[in-house]
Amino acid sequence: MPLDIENLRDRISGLGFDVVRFVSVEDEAAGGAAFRAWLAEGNHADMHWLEKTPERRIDPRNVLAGAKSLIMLGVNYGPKTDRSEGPIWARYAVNRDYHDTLKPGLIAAGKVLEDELSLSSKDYRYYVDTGPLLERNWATAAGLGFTGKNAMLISREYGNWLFLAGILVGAELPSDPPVSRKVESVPVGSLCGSCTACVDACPTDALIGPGVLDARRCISYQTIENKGIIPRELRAAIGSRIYGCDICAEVCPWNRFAQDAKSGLIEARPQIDTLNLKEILQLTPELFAAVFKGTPIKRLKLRGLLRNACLVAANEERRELIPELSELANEPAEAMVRAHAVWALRRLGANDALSSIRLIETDATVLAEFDGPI
Ligand code: B12
Repeated sequence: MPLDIENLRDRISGLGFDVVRFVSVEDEAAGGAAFRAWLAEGNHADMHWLEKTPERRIDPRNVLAGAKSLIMLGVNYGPKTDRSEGPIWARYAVNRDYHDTLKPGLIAAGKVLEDELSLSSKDYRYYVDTGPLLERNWATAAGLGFTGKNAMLISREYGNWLFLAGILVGAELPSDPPVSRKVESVPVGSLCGSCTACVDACPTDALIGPGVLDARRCISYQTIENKGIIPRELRAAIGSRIYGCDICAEVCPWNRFAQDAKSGLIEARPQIDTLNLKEILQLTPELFAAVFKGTPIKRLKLRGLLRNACLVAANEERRELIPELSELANEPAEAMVRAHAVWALRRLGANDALSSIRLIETDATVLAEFDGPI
């Protein structure tokens, strides 16, 4: 029986995927070259895992021999953010970890492929984020949206709020067209027109060209992926952002089409953004584990969250938190956290607290924070 592609699309979308589109591995557009150029400039900061096996990232046939098509999937996690006060969390982070919640949908989609295309489990491979797949490149090529000047895959139906996932398939599927034929031949951001809202809004000037993000300057990178000291010159610009950053996505006018998340593959964890800064600065390892279990924030670990919270406390001029910051500036907190606590106390002009810090050992990272610009 000939393949009914719309039936396949419907069956997969019925599993909770808001967008399901197909693309041939032959349709690879500008992504491979863009990726190599991005790496060559060092824009990946310390994410050295991105440098490994670029040929696998660029050509899915090096990941799954015999791959012919990709099924690119989008899950809408838009709007509903009525946050009034407190630190700002990336939107995606106040849900249960999407790597976990999308997985059952991907497993079920695999079963649909086995059924519809008579494939075995060796003939397909799915990824959400963690695999060697340039997801935005393939999502753009498959027409889920276009690559914006903010580097995001922007959907005409959902704005900037789509999680992406992909399934490599060892069977030929008819390709869906990109959102605009023009996108194939003209640079990234072509459907942005003359708008530069994202580039202008980025407080750390991380968008260095259309669709090109320098992770070294990106608040998302610094507050999530950087496991050490956040460069001093970026700290003030982080403002209230305690985990990740959505500024370049939030200001995008295409979000006027954004819709409330409906997928069963998303699970909100609203209690996280009710935590106030004082509670965060006082978290114990046990409480941290309990509160952030199952969320992407768990991977940041308590030390990373405390580090970020110190910066937010200073940036929000929260002098009433000087006692909590002083606690963290002293042993037994580890040097990385102490360093940021010292910086925060300096920003708050907390000279008494600073002079009473017990410098039990002379860690250079901590000592360095007593000097120089703040
Ligand atoms: C590493 C990474 C990061 C890094 C680096 C980000 C970056 N800009 O590369 C950091 C930690 C900074 C980061 C931050 C964020 N990330 Co991130 N990240 C990734 C990851 C794992 C790899 C990205 C990558 O390969 N970067 C290298 C650059 C060169 O690739 P790229 O930005 O994807 O750009 C491609 C397109 O522009 C395309 N392209 C370029 N020109 C052209 C032209 C044409 C015609 C075509 C077709 C394509 C094309 O090719 C490029 C390379 O392939 C992907 C998941 C994945 N496996 O792809 C998630 C991913 C990109 N992140 C995601 C999210 C949600 C975020 C944040 C919003 C999180 C947050 N709130 O803090 C921010 C957004 C920052 C931003 N504006 O990019 C989503 C994006 C969803 C979307 N709708 O775009 C992804 C896809 C994860 C997912 N599965 O949903 N991230």
